[in-house]
Amino acid sequence: MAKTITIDPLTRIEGHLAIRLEVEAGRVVKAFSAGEMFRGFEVILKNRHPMDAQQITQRICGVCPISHGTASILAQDEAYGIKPPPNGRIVRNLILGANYIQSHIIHFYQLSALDFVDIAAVKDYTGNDQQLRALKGWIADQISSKVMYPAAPFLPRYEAKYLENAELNIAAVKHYLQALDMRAMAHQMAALFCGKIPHAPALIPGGVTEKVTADKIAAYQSRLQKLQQFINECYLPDVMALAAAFPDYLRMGKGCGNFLAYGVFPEDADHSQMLFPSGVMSNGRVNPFNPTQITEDVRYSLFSSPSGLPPSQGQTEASPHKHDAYSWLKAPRYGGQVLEVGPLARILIAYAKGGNAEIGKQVDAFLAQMYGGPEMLVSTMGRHAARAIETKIVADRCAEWLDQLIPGEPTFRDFTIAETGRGVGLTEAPRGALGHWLDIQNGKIANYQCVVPTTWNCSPRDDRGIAGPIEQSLEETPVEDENNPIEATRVVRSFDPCLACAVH
Ligand code: NFE
Ligand code: MG
Repeated sequence: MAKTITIDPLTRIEGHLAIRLEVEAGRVVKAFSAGEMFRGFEVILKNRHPMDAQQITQRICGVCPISHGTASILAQDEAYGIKPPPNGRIVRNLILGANYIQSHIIHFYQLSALDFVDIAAVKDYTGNDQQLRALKGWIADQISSKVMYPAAPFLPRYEAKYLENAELNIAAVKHYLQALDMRAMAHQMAALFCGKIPHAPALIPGGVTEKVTADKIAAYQSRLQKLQQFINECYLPDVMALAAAFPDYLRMGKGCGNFLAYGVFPEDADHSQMLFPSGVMSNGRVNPFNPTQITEDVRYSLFSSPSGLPPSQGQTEASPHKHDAYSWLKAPRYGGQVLEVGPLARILIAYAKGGNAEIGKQVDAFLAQMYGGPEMLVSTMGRHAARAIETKIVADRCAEWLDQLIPGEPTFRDFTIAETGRGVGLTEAPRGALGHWLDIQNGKIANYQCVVPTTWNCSPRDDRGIAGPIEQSLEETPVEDENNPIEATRVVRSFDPCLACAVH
């Protein structure tokens, strides 16, 4: 008989993700992913001034606010019929690029590496690094005294087989500490061009309010260089080392195996060229992306609004006691298909389409080190690798975008706020494809719908009963010890779920 295991909360930040597993003979046979709170941003936005949208939607999240702000201003660009000047487009890319870098670094080191790295190894540290020596004493005390208040966020943890190589463990913990400074530096880079972080006032339709000056370019550049060094010398090698040490996870957590990207980081005014292109990858083939194929089912979601609506006509009516429903996430589908979004989707689609030699080179280098083909990327470790590769690609491209800025040239165009209009803002947040659908009537927001990366990935079952991407990725996952289901947490965290976003 199947035994039920619940991991709740599973995420280390941003909201409550609960995972319920049905386990039989040491393997997951069924998994359910549930978002456990309702926030109601789509309801809050109704009847507001359209220019409130980029500020309010940034409050959906403290990790990817820039993406929500970006989706909102892209929707308004379309509704008002404007395009930013080159400086405006490039500064938007630089702000979003900085946000990607901080988000990916914090995800790897602070939110998931400690599922593999053995923090307890620090108690045997014999070197002279002051931070590590301080941590050593603290961890050793906690382990020996079994105190009631644990050394959060490191302990307690699921006890399982952690990384055994002492040197790698110590290096990873040292990089964990360094990553905190690196993330702060990436935030500073964004703040140079967006006013403040996390919720950026500079993002407006038509461009950005901040001016481009030689000082700001130099200040961004000096920080970026330190981040590029950290990405090349720590982040990428650490991910490679973990993947090599845990080869099982290059096969575990495959999921639905089909992918979606809306495309992000426009390289031209028409957004016809993107650093990461759009596409739908089905059975290994990439097809063009058509936004009208997106719908959201709610049969198992805690909403009484109609199921299967496209977001342009989406409705959000909460129904907390709905029979059989188990999540506050809707179930986004593309032409009825379950699709995974995120760095892995972006990298696989860019890799398959060709056109970016550096992405090809980085992916091939990873696969050569792991002695595998591209199918190896569709896994728990593959998601970490794709995220690290993407961080490098974005950081290196930011350096080139800085060179394209022209100090003194305009960063926005004037616009008239539409009395009546529609717009769709499609972008990619660090965690994947993000869309905002805006409908303006009588100068006010008549409807606003967000379909968010973690809504795609943590989706509950759809109207046909088909499980979402994370639910599928957990099927067949081994559970060696039912009291320490670390395998499942490793699989789920590779998606970098953000439930605050997902329920919005
Ligand atoms: Ni709250 Fe977000 C990203 C968005 S995830 S982190 O990245 O949009 O659903
Ligand atoms: Mg929504």
